[in-house]
Order: sequence, then structure tokens, then C-alpha cells
Amino acid sequence: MSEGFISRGFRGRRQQSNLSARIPPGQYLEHGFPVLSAGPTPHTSLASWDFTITGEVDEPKRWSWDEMKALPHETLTKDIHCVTKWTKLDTHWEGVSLDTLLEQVPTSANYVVAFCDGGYTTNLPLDEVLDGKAWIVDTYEGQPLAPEHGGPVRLLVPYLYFWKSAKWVRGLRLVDKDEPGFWESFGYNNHGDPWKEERYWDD
Ligand SMILES: Nc1nc2c(c(=O)[nH]1)N[C@H]1C(S)=C(S)[C@@H](COP(=O)(O)O)O[C@H]1N2
Ligand SMILES: [Mo]
Repeated sequence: MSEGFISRGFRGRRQQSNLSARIPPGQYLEHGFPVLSAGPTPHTSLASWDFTITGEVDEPKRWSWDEMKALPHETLTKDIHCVTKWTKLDTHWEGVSLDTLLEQVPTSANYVVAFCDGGYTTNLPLDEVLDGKAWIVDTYEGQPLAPEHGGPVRLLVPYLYFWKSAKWVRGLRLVDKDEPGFWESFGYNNHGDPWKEERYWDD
């Protein structure tokens, strides 16, 4: 047996256990990219598209498509976890960090409601979308984000279950009091940490 064979085998096994350590409890590894939408895919022209931060702010802040594209973008490699139990590893995205957007909008609010074309909403504590935890992404695997996956842009909050990653997102409403979003009002967990299996309301 050659040394190469042994080290290849060893590397193979080690890589596998590293992968399983990245799959949260109750999840399985998915290689495709399932589409999960509560309604039809909306189509908004980029000319009329904007992104707004409203609510508990002195002045609502608005970015046009061109202004959003001109903001500094980050390149991300993230694992994503859907509450329907699939996990996808090493997905590649490009987008604007919520830190970049929110630093332009002083607020005393503690919660965020993301709102979308089509009416979907999801709620998040403000401090859980700051410090490099959430992005508005426009590119997936080097291509413009496909409409069925939320294009032109979606929210990406990879460390929470994927229902928090609102597709077709059009803005954030900053609120003092937490407000359950679409799935959160239908029994999904208010928080949604995949490592704690916070799937449903009572988890
Ligand atoms: N606007 C909007 N965003 C949404 C949804 C939706 O129905 N509408 N579904 C959520 C759910 S439950 C999941 S699992 C992911 C699915 O994203 P995908 O279709 O790109 O896999 O989007 C989330 N964001
Ligand atoms: Mo989901």
C-alpha cells in the first residue's frame, strides 16, 4: 500500500467528520437548492425597486437599485439551514452588510421587521442582524440572484433557520416592540437558532 493511499483515506474520513460537525441536529445534507415560497414569485422592475429603512427613525432612508449596487459588497461563504430539515454547506453570496445600511440610520429601536414584495415579513432582534450577521444579497454562486430564490435581493441571516432570510426583501421597519412575522405567527419559533433546534413556537 502506498503512503498516498493511506493519507488519502485518512483525509477522506477526517473531511467527512468535519462535514457532519457542521450539520445541526435533525438536519440532513442537501446538494440541490430547494425553492420554498409561501406565494407566487413577485416581479418588480429595477427602475421602480427601492430599499427602505423606516419605523423608529428620524427620517426614513431609501436606496434606489443603483445606490444599493454602489454600496460596498462583501463576498460570503455560508452554511444555510431550512426548518424543513435540509442544510446546504458552503453557499457563496455577495451583498451589502446590514451594518453598512443601519450605520446610516440612527435608531433607539431594538427589533427589526423585514418586509418584502408579496407581503412576507420576518422579525429579528436588531443586535442579531448587526456585527456581520446579516446581509442584503444580490448574487448567488457568481450569478444575479434568481427570482425564485428572492432576486433581485434577499435578506441572508445564515446563522438562523432560513425562513428568516426573507426573499424579495424591500426594507426593514425598526420597532421598539418585537412583532412576529409571517411564519412566526403561524407557529414557527420566534428566534430560530438551528443549533438549538428552535423550530416551532414551544421549542
Ligand atoms: N418573501 C419570502 N421570503 C421567504 C419565504 C417566502 O415564502 N417569502 N420563505 C422562507 C422560507 S420558509 C425558506 S426555507 C426560505 C427558502 O428560500 P429558497 O426558496 O431560496 O430555498 O426562504 C424564506 N424566505
Ligand atoms: Mo422554510
